[in-house]
Amino acid sequence: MIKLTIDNKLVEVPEGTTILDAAKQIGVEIPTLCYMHLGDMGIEHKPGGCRICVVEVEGRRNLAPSCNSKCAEGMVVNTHNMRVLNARKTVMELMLSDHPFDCLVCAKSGNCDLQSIAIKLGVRELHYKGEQSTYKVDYSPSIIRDMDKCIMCRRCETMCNDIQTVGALSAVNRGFESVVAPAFEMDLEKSTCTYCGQCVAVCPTGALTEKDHTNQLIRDLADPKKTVVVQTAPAVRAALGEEFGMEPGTLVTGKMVSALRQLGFNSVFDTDFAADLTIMEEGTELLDRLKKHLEGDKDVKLPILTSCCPAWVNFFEHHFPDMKDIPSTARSPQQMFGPIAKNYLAKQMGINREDMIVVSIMPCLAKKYECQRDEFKVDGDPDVNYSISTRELANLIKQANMDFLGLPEDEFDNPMGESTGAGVIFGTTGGVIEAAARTAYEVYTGKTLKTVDFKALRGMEGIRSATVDFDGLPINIGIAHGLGNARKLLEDIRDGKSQYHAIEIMACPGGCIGGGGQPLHHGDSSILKKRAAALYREDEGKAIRKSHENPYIIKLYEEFLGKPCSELSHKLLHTHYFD
Ligand code: HC1
Ligand code: SF4
Repeated sequence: MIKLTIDNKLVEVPEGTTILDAAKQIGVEIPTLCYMHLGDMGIEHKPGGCRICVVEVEGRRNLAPSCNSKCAEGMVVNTHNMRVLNARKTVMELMLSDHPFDCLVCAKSGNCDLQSIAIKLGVRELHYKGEQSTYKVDYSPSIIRDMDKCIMCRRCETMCNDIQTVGALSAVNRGFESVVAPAFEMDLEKSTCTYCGQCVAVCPTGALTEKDHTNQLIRDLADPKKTVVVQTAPAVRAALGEEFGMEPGTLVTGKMVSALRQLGFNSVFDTDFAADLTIMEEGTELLDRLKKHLEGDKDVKLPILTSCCPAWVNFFEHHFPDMKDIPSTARSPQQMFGPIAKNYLAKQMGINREDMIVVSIMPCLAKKYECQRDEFKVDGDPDVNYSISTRELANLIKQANMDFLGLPEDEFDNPMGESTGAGVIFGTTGGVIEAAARTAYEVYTGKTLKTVDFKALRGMEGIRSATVDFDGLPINIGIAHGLGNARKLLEDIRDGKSQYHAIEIMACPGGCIGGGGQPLHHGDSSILKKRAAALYREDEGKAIRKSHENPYIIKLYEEFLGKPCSELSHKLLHTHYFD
Protein backbone atom coordinates (compact mmCIF):
# COMPACT_ATOMS: atom_id res chain seq x y z
CA MET A 1 0.00 0.00 0.00
CA ILE A 2 1.04 3.58 -0.68
CA LYS A 3 0.24 6.64 1.43
CA LEU A 4 -0.19 10.07 -0.15
CA THR A 5 -2.02 13.34 0.46
CA ILE A 6 -4.69 14.69 -1.87
CA ASP A 7 -6.16 18.11 -1.07
CA ASN A 8 -4.80 17.84 2.47
CA LYS A 9 -6.46 14.47 3.01
CA LEU A 10 -4.42 11.36 3.70
CA VAL A 11 -5.22 8.43 1.44
CA GLU A 12 -3.90 4.88 1.29
CA VAL A 13 -4.11 2.98 -2.00
CA PRO A 14 -2.58 -0.14 -3.57
CA GLU A 15 0.53 0.33 -5.68
CA GLY A 16 -0.28 1.18 -9.29
CA THR A 17 -3.39 3.22 -8.44
CA THR A 18 -3.80 6.38 -10.50
CA ILE A 19 -4.24 9.78 -8.84
CA LEU A 20 -7.72 9.95 -10.40
CA ASP A 21 -8.78 6.70 -8.70
CA ALA A 22 -7.17 7.64 -5.40
CA ALA A 23 -9.04 10.95 -5.45
CA LYS A 24 -12.29 9.15 -6.18
CA GLN A 25 -11.70 6.97 -3.14
CA ILE A 26 -11.89 10.02 -0.89
CA GLY A 27 -14.77 11.66 -2.75
CA VAL A 28 -12.69 14.19 -4.69
CA GLU A 29 -14.08 14.61 -8.16
CA ILE A 30 -11.70 15.49 -10.98
CA PRO A 31 -13.24 16.34 -14.37
CA THR A 32 -12.37 13.96 -17.22
CA LEU A 33 -13.12 13.89 -20.93
CA CYS A 34 -11.03 11.33 -22.77
CA TYR A 35 -10.85 8.93 -19.81
CA MET A 36 -13.31 6.04 -19.85
CA HIS A 37 -13.66 3.18 -17.43
CA LEU A 38 -15.98 0.41 -18.55
CA GLY A 39 -16.53 -1.53 -15.34
CA ASP A 40 -16.77 -5.28 -15.86
CA MET A 41 -15.77 -5.11 -19.49
CA GLY A 42 -12.22 -4.70 -18.25
CA ILE A 43 -11.61 -1.61 -20.36
CA GLU A 44 -9.84 1.37 -18.92
CA HIS A 45 -9.15 3.97 -21.59
CA LYS A 46 -6.73 6.55 -20.22
CA PRO A 47 -4.73 8.11 -23.01
CA GLY A 48 -4.14 11.28 -21.00
CA GLY A 49 -4.76 13.17 -24.20
CA CYS A 50 -7.29 15.85 -23.31
CA ARG A 51 -5.43 17.15 -20.21
CA ILE A 52 -8.63 18.34 -18.55
CA CYS A 53 -7.88 16.14 -15.52
CA VAL A 54 -4.54 17.79 -14.70
CA VAL A 55 -3.50 18.14 -11.06
CA GLU A 56 -0.52 19.64 -9.28
CA VAL A 57 1.99 17.25 -7.74
CA GLU A 58 4.32 19.01 -5.30
CA GLY A 59 7.91 19.02 -6.46
CA ARG A 60 7.06 18.48 -10.14
CA ARG A 61 7.49 21.32 -12.61
CA ASN A 62 4.57 20.32 -14.88
CA LEU A 63 1.00 19.55 -14.00
CA ALA A 64 0.17 15.84 -14.31
CA PRO A 65 -2.81 14.19 -16.04
CA SER A 66 -4.40 12.38 -13.08
CA CYS A 67 -5.99 9.63 -15.21
CA ASN A 68 -2.68 8.07 -16.13
CA SER A 69 -0.30 9.29 -13.41
CA LYS A 70 0.38 6.75 -10.71
CA CYS A 71 0.42 7.53 -7.01
CA ALA A 72 3.77 7.41 -5.22
CA GLU A 73 4.66 7.15 -1.54
CA GLY A 74 4.51 10.53 0.18
CA MET A 75 3.10 12.32 -2.86
CA VAL A 76 1.30 15.59 -2.18
CA VAL A 77 -1.39 16.37 -4.73
CA ASN A 78 -3.55 19.41 -5.18
CA THR A 79 -6.58 18.95 -7.46
CA HIS A 80 -8.17 22.36 -7.17
CA ASN A 81 -5.74 25.18 -6.57
CA MET A 82 -5.84 28.20 -8.89
CA ARG A 83 -2.89 27.01 -10.99
CA VAL A 84 -4.82 23.81 -11.72
CA LEU A 85 -8.07 25.64 -12.38
CA ASN A 86 -6.33 28.08 -14.70
CA ALA A 87 -4.72 25.25 -16.65
CA ARG A 88 -8.02 23.40 -17.04
CA LYS A 89 -9.70 26.57 -18.28
CA THR A 90 -6.94 27.11 -20.82
CA VAL A 91 -7.18 23.51 -21.98
CA MET A 92 -10.94 23.90 -22.39
CA GLU A 93 -10.58 27.19 -24.24
CA LEU A 94 -8.08 25.62 -26.63
CA MET A 95 -10.46 22.76 -27.30
CA LEU A 96 -13.31 25.17 -27.90
CA SER A 97 -11.18 27.27 -30.26
CA ASP A 98 -11.65 24.42 -32.76
CA HIS A 99 -15.24 23.56 -31.97
CA PRO A 100 -18.37 24.82 -33.72
CA PHE A 101 -20.72 27.01 -31.68
CA ASP A 102 -24.03 25.43 -32.52
CA CYS A 103 -24.89 24.28 -29.00
CA LEU A 104 -28.44 25.60 -29.35
CA VAL A 105 -29.23 23.08 -32.09
CA CYS A 106 -26.67 20.37 -31.36
CA ALA A 107 -28.18 16.89 -30.84
CA LYS A 108 -25.96 16.41 -27.79
CA SER A 109 -26.81 19.72 -26.10
CA GLY A 110 -27.75 19.14 -22.47
CA ASN A 111 -26.08 15.73 -22.51
CA CYS A 112 -22.61 16.75 -23.67
CA ASP A 113 -19.58 16.26 -21.43
CA LEU A 114 -17.63 19.03 -23.18
CA GLN A 115 -20.48 21.47 -22.65
CA SER A 116 -21.06 20.54 -19.00
CA ILE A 117 -17.35 20.79 -18.10
CA ALA A 118 -17.10 24.17 -19.90
CA ILE A 119 -20.08 25.36 -17.85
CA LYS A 120 -18.59 24.00 -14.64
CA LEU A 121 -15.28 25.72 -15.37
CA GLY A 122 -17.10 28.99 -15.95
CA VAL A 123 -15.66 29.53 -19.42
CA ARG A 124 -17.24 32.77 -20.57
CA GLU A 125 -14.83 34.08 -23.17
CA LEU A 126 -12.41 32.52 -25.61
CA HIS A 127 -8.94 33.98 -25.81
CA TYR A 128 -7.67 31.76 -28.60
CA LYS A 129 -8.80 32.13 -32.15
CA GLY A 130 -7.41 29.83 -34.79
CA GLU A 131 -8.19 27.62 -37.71
CA GLN A 132 -11.43 25.62 -37.47
CA SER A 133 -11.81 22.06 -38.75
CA THR A 134 -14.29 21.76 -41.58
CA TYR A 135 -15.09 18.12 -42.22
CA LYS A 136 -18.00 16.95 -44.33
CA VAL A 137 -20.74 15.55 -42.10
CA ASP A 138 -21.10 11.80 -42.68
CA TYR A 139 -24.74 10.66 -42.68
CA SER A 140 -25.25 6.90 -42.42
CA PRO A 141 -28.62 5.19 -41.95
CA SER A 142 -28.05 4.94 -38.18
CA ILE A 143 -25.24 7.25 -37.13
CA ILE A 144 -24.18 10.81 -37.94
CA ARG A 145 -20.46 11.65 -37.76
CA ASP A 146 -19.70 15.33 -37.41
CA MET A 147 -15.94 15.42 -36.99
CA ASP A 148 -15.86 19.19 -36.48
CA LYS A 149 -17.06 18.25 -32.99
CA CYS A 150 -14.48 15.53 -32.37
CA ILE A 151 -12.06 16.26 -29.52
CA MET A 152 -9.87 13.22 -30.28
CA CYS A 153 -10.61 11.49 -26.99
CA ARG A 154 -10.60 8.24 -28.99
CA ARG A 155 -13.14 6.54 -26.75
CA CYS A 156 -15.06 5.46 -29.88
CA GLU A 157 -11.92 3.86 -31.26
CA THR A 158 -11.46 1.79 -28.09
CA MET A 159 -15.09 0.71 -28.16
CA CYS A 160 -15.05 -0.22 -31.83
CA ASN A 161 -11.66 -1.93 -31.84
CA ASP A 162 -11.18 -3.44 -28.38
CA ILE A 163 -14.73 -4.37 -27.31
CA GLN A 164 -16.40 -4.89 -30.67
CA THR A 165 -13.29 -5.89 -32.69
CA VAL A 166 -14.90 -4.28 -35.72
CA GLY A 167 -12.09 -1.86 -36.47
CA ALA A 168 -14.28 0.60 -38.35
CA LEU A 169 -12.88 3.66 -36.57
CA SER A 170 -9.29 4.67 -35.94
CA ALA A 171 -7.20 7.81 -35.77
CA VAL A 172 -5.92 9.02 -39.12
CA ASN A 173 -3.62 11.89 -40.14
CA ARG A 174 -1.40 13.91 -37.80
CA GLY A 175 -1.43 17.17 -35.86
CA PHE A 176 -4.31 19.53 -36.60
CA GLU A 177 -5.53 17.22 -39.39
CA SER A 178 -5.87 14.20 -37.09
CA VAL A 179 -9.34 12.74 -36.77
CA VAL A 180 -11.04 9.45 -35.91
CA ALA A 181 -12.46 7.98 -39.11
CA PRO A 182 -12.98 4.81 -41.11
CA ALA A 183 -10.03 3.73 -43.27
CA PHE A 184 -9.21 6.18 -46.08
CA GLU A 185 -11.73 8.54 -44.46
CA MET A 186 -14.52 6.77 -46.33
CA ASP A 187 -18.11 7.21 -45.23
CA LEU A 188 -19.27 4.99 -42.37
CA GLU A 189 -21.82 3.37 -44.68
CA LYS A 190 -19.03 2.08 -46.92
CA SER A 191 -16.96 0.77 -43.99
CA THR A 192 -17.36 -2.41 -41.96
CA CYS A 193 -19.38 -0.53 -39.32
CA THR A 194 -22.18 -2.66 -37.88
CA TYR A 195 -24.18 0.32 -36.53
CA CYS A 196 -24.08 -1.20 -33.05
CA GLY A 197 -23.90 2.37 -31.75
CA GLN A 198 -21.47 1.60 -28.94
CA CYS A 199 -19.21 4.40 -30.20
CA VAL A 200 -22.14 6.82 -30.01
CA ALA A 201 -22.86 5.67 -26.46
CA VAL A 202 -19.38 6.72 -25.28
CA CYS A 203 -18.81 9.86 -27.39
CA PRO A 204 -18.53 12.80 -24.97
CA THR A 205 -19.59 15.41 -27.57
CA GLY A 206 -21.90 15.71 -30.56
CA ALA A 207 -19.32 14.16 -32.91
CA LEU A 208 -21.17 10.84 -33.02
CA THR A 209 -24.94 10.89 -32.67
CA GLU A 210 -27.84 8.77 -33.80
CA LYS A 211 -29.72 9.68 -36.94
CA ASP A 212 -32.74 11.29 -35.33
CA HIS A 213 -36.16 10.32 -36.72
CA THR A 214 -38.19 12.32 -34.19
CA ASN A 215 -39.20 15.10 -36.57
CA GLN A 216 -40.38 12.61 -39.18
CA LEU A 217 -42.44 10.93 -36.45
CA ILE A 218 -43.98 14.23 -35.36
CA ARG A 219 -44.98 14.95 -38.97
CA ASP A 220 -46.54 11.49 -39.39
CA LEU A 221 -48.43 11.69 -36.08
CA ALA A 222 -49.83 15.07 -37.11
CA ASP A 223 -51.06 13.73 -40.47
CA PRO A 224 -54.73 12.68 -40.16
CA LYS A 225 -54.50 10.59 -43.35
CA LYS A 226 -51.98 8.23 -41.79
CA THR A 227 -52.55 5.35 -39.39
CA VAL A 228 -49.47 5.27 -37.23
CA VAL A 229 -48.86 2.15 -35.16
CA VAL A 230 -45.96 1.60 -32.82
CA GLN A 231 -44.11 -1.42 -31.45
CA THR A 232 -41.88 -1.18 -28.38
CA ALA A 233 -38.80 -3.37 -27.91
CA PRO A 234 -38.38 -5.44 -24.75
CA ALA A 235 -35.39 -3.50 -23.38
CA VAL A 236 -36.94 -0.02 -23.64
CA ARG A 237 -39.31 -0.49 -20.69
CA ALA A 238 -36.41 -1.36 -18.39
CA ALA A 239 -34.44 1.83 -19.10
CA LEU A 240 -36.76 4.64 -20.27
CA GLY A 241 -37.52 5.69 -16.68
CA GLU A 242 -33.84 6.60 -16.13
CA GLU A 243 -34.33 9.56 -18.48
CA PHE A 244 -36.90 10.86 -16.00
CA GLY A 245 -34.77 10.38 -12.90
CA MET A 246 -36.09 6.95 -11.99
CA GLU A 247 -33.81 4.27 -10.56
CA PRO A 248 -32.19 1.96 -13.13
CA GLY A 249 -34.25 -1.20 -13.33
CA THR A 250 -37.59 0.54 -12.79
CA LEU A 251 -40.14 -1.02 -15.12
CA VAL A 252 -42.19 1.63 -16.89
CA THR A 253 -44.18 -0.53 -19.33
CA GLY A 254 -47.59 0.95 -18.43
CA LYS A 255 -46.40 4.57 -18.36
CA MET A 256 -44.62 4.10 -21.68
CA VAL A 257 -47.81 2.77 -23.29
CA SER A 258 -49.74 5.68 -21.81
CA ALA A 259 -47.22 8.22 -23.13
CA LEU A 260 -47.29 6.70 -26.62
CA ARG A 261 -51.07 6.82 -26.69
CA GLN A 262 -51.05 10.47 -25.60
CA LEU A 263 -48.50 11.26 -28.30
CA GLY A 264 -51.17 10.23 -30.81
CA PHE A 265 -50.29 6.74 -32.04
CA ASN A 266 -53.39 4.98 -33.37
CA SER A 267 -52.35 1.68 -31.79
CA VAL A 268 -49.66 0.81 -29.28
CA PHE A 269 -48.26 -2.69 -29.71
CA ASP A 270 -45.40 -4.72 -28.35
CA THR A 271 -42.33 -6.08 -30.14
CA ASP A 272 -42.49 -8.80 -27.47
CA PHE A 273 -45.48 -10.25 -29.36
CA ALA A 274 -43.22 -10.54 -32.42
CA ALA A 275 -40.49 -12.01 -30.21
CA ASP A 276 -42.92 -14.84 -29.40
CA LEU A 277 -43.47 -15.23 -33.13
CA THR A 278 -39.71 -15.35 -33.69
CA ILE A 279 -39.46 -18.20 -31.19
CA MET A 280 -42.09 -20.15 -33.12
CA GLU A 281 -40.15 -19.78 -36.37
CA GLU A 282 -36.60 -19.97 -35.02
CA GLY A 283 -37.47 -22.78 -32.59
CA THR A 284 -39.02 -24.83 -35.41
CA GLU A 285 -35.91 -24.26 -37.52
CA LEU A 286 -33.69 -25.35 -34.60
CA LEU A 287 -35.66 -28.55 -34.02
CA ASP A 288 -35.70 -29.30 -37.73
CA ARG A 289 -31.93 -28.90 -38.04
CA LEU A 290 -31.40 -30.88 -34.84
CA LYS A 291 -33.59 -33.75 -36.03
CA LYS A 292 -31.79 -33.96 -39.37
CA HIS A 293 -28.42 -33.75 -37.61
CA LEU A 294 -29.37 -36.64 -35.30
CA GLU A 295 -30.44 -38.63 -38.36
CA GLY A 296 -26.92 -38.18 -39.71
CA ASP A 297 -27.67 -35.63 -42.46
CA LYS A 298 -24.24 -34.21 -43.24
CA ASP A 299 -25.63 -31.19 -45.12
CA VAL A 300 -27.21 -29.81 -41.98
CA LYS A 301 -25.16 -27.19 -40.20
CA LEU A 302 -25.05 -26.82 -36.44
CA PRO A 303 -24.84 -24.76 -34.31
CA ILE A 304 -27.74 -22.61 -35.34
CA LEU A 305 -27.11 -18.95 -34.49
CA THR A 306 -29.80 -16.49 -33.46
CA SER A 307 -30.40 -13.73 -35.99
CA CYS A 308 -32.45 -11.07 -34.24
CA CYS A 309 -29.66 -8.54 -33.62
CA PRO A 310 -29.05 -6.46 -36.77
CA ALA A 311 -25.58 -5.27 -35.72
CA TRP A 312 -24.60 -8.90 -35.26
CA VAL A 313 -26.02 -9.70 -38.71
CA ASN A 314 -23.94 -6.86 -40.17
CA PHE A 315 -20.90 -8.20 -38.34
CA PHE A 316 -21.08 -11.72 -39.72
CA GLU A 317 -21.94 -10.45 -43.21
CA HIS A 318 -18.78 -8.31 -43.15
CA HIS A 319 -16.40 -10.54 -41.22
CA PHE A 320 -17.64 -14.13 -41.64
CA PRO A 321 -19.34 -14.22 -45.06
CA ASP A 322 -18.29 -17.86 -45.47
CA MET A 323 -20.57 -18.76 -42.55
CA LYS A 324 -23.76 -17.01 -43.54
CA ASP A 325 -25.65 -20.31 -43.89
CA ILE A 326 -25.33 -20.99 -40.14
CA PRO A 327 -27.53 -18.29 -38.60
CA SER A 328 -31.25 -18.87 -38.44
CA THR A 329 -33.12 -17.41 -41.39
CA ALA A 330 -35.78 -16.02 -39.05
CA ARG A 331 -36.12 -12.24 -39.27
CA SER A 332 -35.72 -10.22 -36.10
CA PRO A 333 -38.89 -9.54 -34.07
CA GLN A 334 -38.86 -5.94 -35.31
CA GLN A 335 -38.94 -7.19 -38.88
CA MET A 336 -41.55 -9.88 -38.16
CA PHE A 337 -43.83 -7.27 -36.63
CA GLY A 338 -43.77 -5.13 -39.81
CA PRO A 339 -45.16 -7.61 -42.35
CA ILE A 340 -47.75 -8.94 -39.90
CA ALA A 341 -48.92 -5.36 -39.23
CA LYS A 342 -49.01 -4.40 -42.90
CA ASN A 343 -50.51 -7.65 -44.26
CA TYR A 344 -52.71 -9.01 -41.45
CA LEU A 345 -53.52 -6.13 -39.12
CA ALA A 346 -54.05 -3.57 -41.92
CA LYS A 347 -56.70 -5.88 -43.40
CA GLN A 348 -58.41 -6.19 -40.00
CA MET A 349 -58.34 -2.40 -39.67
CA GLY A 350 -59.70 -1.97 -43.20
CA ILE A 351 -56.79 0.14 -44.43
CA ASN A 352 -54.26 -0.14 -47.24
CA ARG A 353 -50.65 -1.02 -46.58
CA GLU A 354 -49.50 2.36 -47.95
CA ASP A 355 -51.63 4.24 -45.41
CA MET A 356 -50.08 2.49 -42.44
CA ILE A 357 -46.89 3.80 -40.86
CA VAL A 358 -45.14 1.28 -38.60
CA VAL A 359 -42.73 2.84 -36.11
CA SER A 360 -40.57 1.00 -33.64
CA ILE A 361 -39.09 2.18 -30.36
CA MET A 362 -35.75 0.43 -29.97
CA PRO A 363 -32.79 0.46 -27.60
CA CYS A 364 -30.64 0.04 -30.67
CA LEU A 365 -29.27 2.20 -33.49
CA ALA A 366 -28.71 -0.68 -35.93
CA LYS A 367 -32.49 -1.14 -36.01
CA LYS A 368 -32.69 2.12 -37.98
CA TYR A 369 -30.50 0.58 -40.65
CA GLU A 370 -32.40 -2.72 -40.46
CA CYS A 371 -35.65 -0.90 -41.36
CA GLN A 372 -34.00 0.33 -44.57
CA ARG A 373 -32.62 -2.99 -45.82
CA ASP A 374 -34.05 -3.74 -49.28
CA GLU A 375 -35.17 -7.26 -48.39
CA PHE A 376 -37.52 -5.76 -45.79
CA LYS A 377 -39.39 -3.58 -48.31
CA VAL A 378 -42.31 -4.27 -50.64
CA ASP A 379 -42.16 -2.14 -53.81
CA GLY A 380 -40.01 0.35 -51.91
CA ASP A 381 -42.34 0.51 -48.89
CA PRO A 382 -40.51 -0.60 -45.73
CA ASP A 383 -42.26 -3.18 -43.53
CA VAL A 384 -41.16 -1.01 -40.60
CA ASN A 385 -40.99 2.60 -41.75
CA TYR A 386 -38.43 3.76 -39.20
CA SER A 387 -37.21 3.28 -35.70
CA ILE A 388 -36.55 5.73 -32.89
CA SER A 389 -34.30 5.03 -29.93
CA THR A 390 -35.18 5.00 -26.23
CA ARG A 391 -33.36 8.35 -25.92
CA GLU A 392 -35.35 9.86 -28.81
CA LEU A 393 -38.62 8.71 -27.23
CA ALA A 394 -37.62 10.26 -23.90
CA ASN A 395 -36.80 13.53 -25.69
CA LEU A 396 -40.15 13.52 -27.46
CA ILE A 397 -42.00 12.95 -24.18
CA LYS A 398 -40.04 15.89 -22.71
CA GLN A 399 -40.77 18.05 -25.79
CA ALA A 400 -44.47 17.29 -25.32
CA ASN A 401 -44.18 18.48 -21.71
CA MET A 402 -45.69 15.31 -20.34
CA ASP A 403 -45.42 14.53 -16.65
CA PHE A 404 -44.02 11.04 -17.26
CA LEU A 405 -43.92 10.06 -13.58
CA GLY A 406 -47.55 11.04 -13.14
CA LEU A 407 -48.83 9.09 -16.16
CA PRO A 408 -51.32 6.26 -15.56
CA GLU A 409 -50.38 2.66 -16.33
CA ASP A 410 -51.98 1.67 -19.63
CA GLU A 411 -52.21 -1.66 -21.45
CA PHE A 412 -51.02 -2.49 -24.97
CA ASP A 413 -53.58 -2.84 -27.75
CA ASN A 414 -54.34 -6.21 -29.26
CA PRO A 415 -53.89 -8.43 -31.24
CA MET A 416 -50.18 -7.52 -31.42
CA GLY A 417 -49.72 -6.32 -27.86
CA GLU A 418 -50.05 -9.60 -26.02
CA SER A 419 -46.77 -11.28 -25.15
CA THR A 420 -45.47 -13.98 -22.90
CA GLY A 421 -42.61 -13.75 -20.42
CA ALA A 422 -40.44 -15.42 -23.05
CA GLY A 423 -40.85 -12.41 -25.35
CA VAL A 424 -39.92 -10.02 -22.54
CA ILE A 425 -36.54 -11.58 -21.72
CA PHE A 426 -35.35 -11.19 -25.34
CA GLY A 427 -34.03 -7.83 -24.20
CA THR A 428 -31.19 -9.21 -22.09
CA THR A 429 -28.23 -11.41 -22.93
CA GLY A 430 -29.28 -15.08 -22.73
CA GLY A 431 -32.97 -14.23 -22.96
CA VAL A 432 -33.53 -15.21 -26.60
CA ILE A 433 -32.03 -18.66 -26.16
CA GLU A 434 -33.88 -19.18 -22.86
CA ALA A 435 -37.14 -18.29 -24.59
CA ALA A 436 -36.27 -20.70 -27.42
CA ALA A 437 -35.39 -23.46 -24.93
CA ARG A 438 -38.79 -23.14 -23.19
CA THR A 439 -40.65 -23.78 -26.43
CA ALA A 440 -38.21 -26.19 -28.10
CA TYR A 441 -38.13 -28.41 -24.98
CA GLU A 442 -41.91 -28.78 -24.85
CA VAL A 443 -42.35 -29.25 -28.59
CA TYR A 444 -39.49 -31.79 -28.78
CA THR A 445 -40.32 -33.84 -25.68
CA GLY A 446 -44.09 -33.37 -25.65
CA LYS A 447 -43.76 -32.79 -21.90
CA THR A 448 -44.50 -29.74 -19.77
CA LEU A 449 -41.50 -28.03 -18.17
CA LYS A 450 -41.49 -28.19 -14.37
CA THR A 451 -39.81 -24.82 -14.25
CA VAL A 452 -39.41 -22.39 -17.14
CA ASP A 453 -36.45 -20.62 -15.51
CA PHE A 454 -33.23 -21.76 -17.18
CA LYS A 455 -31.01 -19.96 -14.68
CA ALA A 456 -27.82 -21.51 -16.11
CA LEU A 457 -28.32 -19.36 -19.21
CA ARG A 458 -28.45 -16.10 -17.27
CA GLY A 459 -25.67 -13.78 -16.20
CA MET A 460 -23.32 -11.10 -17.51
CA GLU A 461 -20.14 -13.00 -18.37
CA GLY A 462 -19.22 -12.18 -21.96
CA ILE A 463 -19.20 -15.81 -23.09
CA ARG A 464 -21.34 -18.41 -21.30
CA SER A 465 -22.31 -21.97 -21.95
CA ALA A 466 -24.78 -24.44 -20.49
CA THR A 467 -26.22 -27.83 -21.31
CA VAL A 468 -29.99 -28.16 -21.28
CA ASP A 469 -31.42 -31.66 -20.90
CA PHE A 470 -34.13 -32.31 -23.51
CA ASP A 471 -35.37 -35.44 -21.74
CA GLY A 472 -32.16 -37.41 -22.21
CA LEU A 473 -30.83 -35.40 -25.17
CA PRO A 474 -28.18 -32.92 -24.01
CA ILE A 475 -28.41 -29.63 -25.93
CA ASN A 476 -25.26 -27.54 -25.71
CA ILE A 477 -25.94 -23.84 -25.72
CA GLY A 478 -23.49 -20.97 -26.12
CA ILE A 479 -24.12 -17.29 -25.45
CA ALA A 480 -21.99 -14.29 -26.40
CA HIS A 481 -22.64 -10.58 -26.01
CA GLY A 482 -20.33 -7.92 -27.36
CA LEU A 483 -18.95 -8.53 -30.84
CA GLY A 484 -15.44 -9.31 -29.60
CA ASN A 485 -16.90 -12.27 -27.70
CA ALA A 486 -19.01 -13.28 -30.70
CA ARG A 487 -15.85 -13.32 -32.82
CA LYS A 488 -14.27 -15.90 -30.49
CA LEU A 489 -17.25 -18.28 -30.79
CA LEU A 490 -17.35 -17.83 -34.56
CA GLU A 491 -13.65 -18.56 -34.94
CA ASP A 492 -14.17 -21.77 -32.94
CA ILE A 493 -16.96 -22.79 -35.33
CA ARG A 494 -14.78 -22.01 -38.34
CA ASP A 495 -11.94 -24.08 -36.82
CA GLY A 496 -14.30 -27.01 -36.18
CA LYS A 497 -13.86 -26.67 -32.40
CA SER A 498 -17.42 -25.70 -31.46
CA GLN A 499 -19.49 -28.22 -29.55
CA TYR A 500 -22.66 -26.15 -29.46
CA HIS A 501 -26.04 -26.96 -30.96
CA ALA A 502 -27.32 -23.40 -30.65
CA ILE A 503 -25.70 -20.04 -29.93
CA GLU A 504 -27.25 -16.71 -29.02
CA ILE A 505 -25.33 -13.63 -30.07
CA MET A 506 -26.10 -10.03 -29.23
CA ALA A 507 -23.80 -7.24 -30.44
CA CYS A 508 -24.03 -4.96 -27.44
CA PRO A 509 -22.56 -5.75 -24.04
CA GLY A 510 -25.50 -6.89 -21.89
CA GLY A 511 -27.69 -7.49 -24.97
CA CYS A 512 -30.35 -4.94 -25.94
CA ILE A 513 -30.53 -3.51 -22.41
CA GLY A 514 -27.06 -2.07 -23.19
CA GLY A 515 -27.98 -0.98 -26.72
CA GLY A 516 -26.49 2.09 -28.36
CA GLY A 517 -29.83 3.92 -28.18
CA GLN A 518 -30.43 3.45 -24.46
CA PRO A 519 -29.94 6.07 -21.73
CA LEU A 520 -26.18 6.30 -21.30
CA HIS A 521 -24.86 3.84 -18.72
CA HIS A 522 -21.16 4.80 -18.95
CA GLY A 523 -20.12 1.16 -18.84
CA ASP A 524 -21.58 0.71 -15.35
CA SER A 525 -22.49 -2.97 -15.37
CA SER A 526 -24.55 -2.58 -12.19
CA ILE A 527 -27.02 -0.55 -14.29
CA LEU A 528 -27.14 -3.31 -16.90
CA LYS A 529 -27.76 -5.91 -14.19
CA LYS A 530 -30.66 -3.86 -12.79
CA ARG A 531 -32.20 -3.53 -16.25
CA ALA A 532 -31.85 -7.30 -16.79
CA ALA A 533 -33.41 -8.00 -13.38
CA ALA A 534 -36.37 -5.80 -14.35
CA LEU A 535 -37.03 -7.90 -17.44
CA TYR A 536 -36.81 -11.15 -15.45
CA ARG A 537 -39.29 -9.61 -12.98
CA GLU A 538 -41.73 -8.76 -15.77
CA ASP A 539 -41.33 -12.33 -17.10
CA GLU A 540 -42.08 -13.81 -13.66
CA GLY A 541 -45.19 -11.69 -13.34
CA LYS A 542 -46.66 -12.86 -16.65
CA ALA A 543 -49.51 -15.38 -16.60
CA ILE A 544 -48.07 -17.05 -19.72
CA ARG A 545 -44.31 -17.52 -20.01
CA LYS A 546 -43.87 -19.71 -23.11
CA SER A 547 -44.18 -18.30 -26.62
CA HIS A 548 -46.18 -21.23 -28.04
CA GLU A 549 -48.91 -20.57 -25.45
CA ASN A 550 -49.52 -16.94 -26.52
CA PRO A 551 -53.22 -17.06 -27.55
CA TYR A 552 -52.76 -14.34 -30.17
CA ILE A 553 -49.83 -16.20 -31.73
CA ILE A 554 -51.94 -19.37 -31.86
CA LYS A 555 -54.72 -17.35 -33.52
CA LEU A 556 -52.31 -15.78 -36.00
CA TYR A 557 -51.20 -19.22 -37.20
CA GLU A 558 -54.80 -20.46 -37.35
CA GLU A 559 -56.14 -17.44 -39.24
CA PHE A 560 -53.20 -16.42 -41.38
CA LEU A 561 -49.85 -18.18 -41.39
CA GLY A 562 -50.88 -21.84 -41.22
CA LYS A 563 -47.99 -23.28 -39.24
CA PRO A 564 -44.46 -22.26 -38.24
CA CYS A 565 -42.06 -22.29 -41.21
CA SER A 566 -45.00 -22.59 -43.64
CA GLU A 567 -44.66 -21.19 -47.15
CA LEU A 568 -46.29 -17.92 -46.10
CA SER A 569 -44.13 -17.74 -42.97
CA HIS A 570 -41.04 -18.17 -45.12
CA LYS A 571 -42.17 -15.43 -47.46
CA LEU A 572 -43.02 -12.93 -44.73
CA LEU A 573 -40.93 -13.84 -41.72
CA HIS A 574 -37.62 -15.20 -42.99
CA THR A 575 -34.69 -13.61 -44.75
CA HIS A 576 -31.33 -14.26 -46.41
CA TYR A 577 -27.89 -12.79 -45.88
CA PHE A 578 -25.42 -11.01 -48.12
CA ASP A 579 -21.63 -10.93 -48.60
FE1 HC1 B 1 -33.79 -6.20 -29.05
FE2 HC1 B 1 -35.14 -7.87 -30.33
S1 HC1 B 1 -34.44 -8.18 -28.21
S2 HC1 B 1 -33.04 -7.23 -30.98
O1 HC1 B 1 -32.29 -6.56 -28.37
O2 HC1 B 1 -34.83 -9.68 -30.83
O3 HC1 B 1 -33.17 -3.65 -30.33
O4 HC1 B 1 -35.04 -4.87 -26.70
O5 HC1 B 1 -36.44 -5.34 -30.02
O6 HC1 B 1 -36.17 -7.09 -33.10
O7 HC1 B 1 -37.94 -8.47 -29.39
C1 HC1 B 1 -33.41 -4.56 -29.76
C2 HC1 B 1 -34.51 -5.32 -27.56
C3 HC1 B 1 -35.55 -6.06 -29.85
C4 HC1 B 1 -35.84 -7.44 -32.02
C5 HC1 B 1 -36.91 -8.27 -29.79
FE1 SF4 C 1 -17.75 0.61 -34.54
FE2 SF4 C 1 -20.24 0.00 -33.68
FE3 SF4 C 1 -19.46 2.55 -33.89
FE4 SF4 C 1 -19.82 1.14 -36.10
S1 SF4 C 1 -21.39 1.70 -34.62
S2 SF4 C 1 -18.12 2.51 -35.71
S3 SF4 C 1 -19.15 -0.90 -35.41
S4 SF4 C 1 -18.62 0.98 -32.48
